[in-house]
Amino acid sequence: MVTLLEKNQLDYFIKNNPSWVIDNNTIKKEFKFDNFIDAFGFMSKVALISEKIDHHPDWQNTYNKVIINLTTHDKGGITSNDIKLAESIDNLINP
Ligand code: H2B
Repeated sequence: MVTLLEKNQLDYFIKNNPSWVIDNNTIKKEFKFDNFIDAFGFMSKVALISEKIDHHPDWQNTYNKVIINLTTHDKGGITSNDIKLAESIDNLINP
């Protein structure tokens, strides 16, 4: 069972992954691609990972831009599941 991250655990993640920012009980990152197809291809890969780990992003897509917010709805905040998904997403971009 996952629990909400302690402030120091969250600070540690942000310090080591400064492309993610804390946004209102979520961690957030913006991704930019050359075009819509690349953005949507990325989202498809994220969707497959999300299903596999049963943890799903809140996100918006506008043409070549994807904004992802990660939070654990069941717990009302950020947990290790969000960190795990964030790292898997970053790994798609920078394997
Ligand atoms: N994703 C996210 N981000 N938060 C959740 O609390 C969550 C989820 N809950 N994916 C899962 C699915 C839950 O609803 C199912 C029943 O496991």
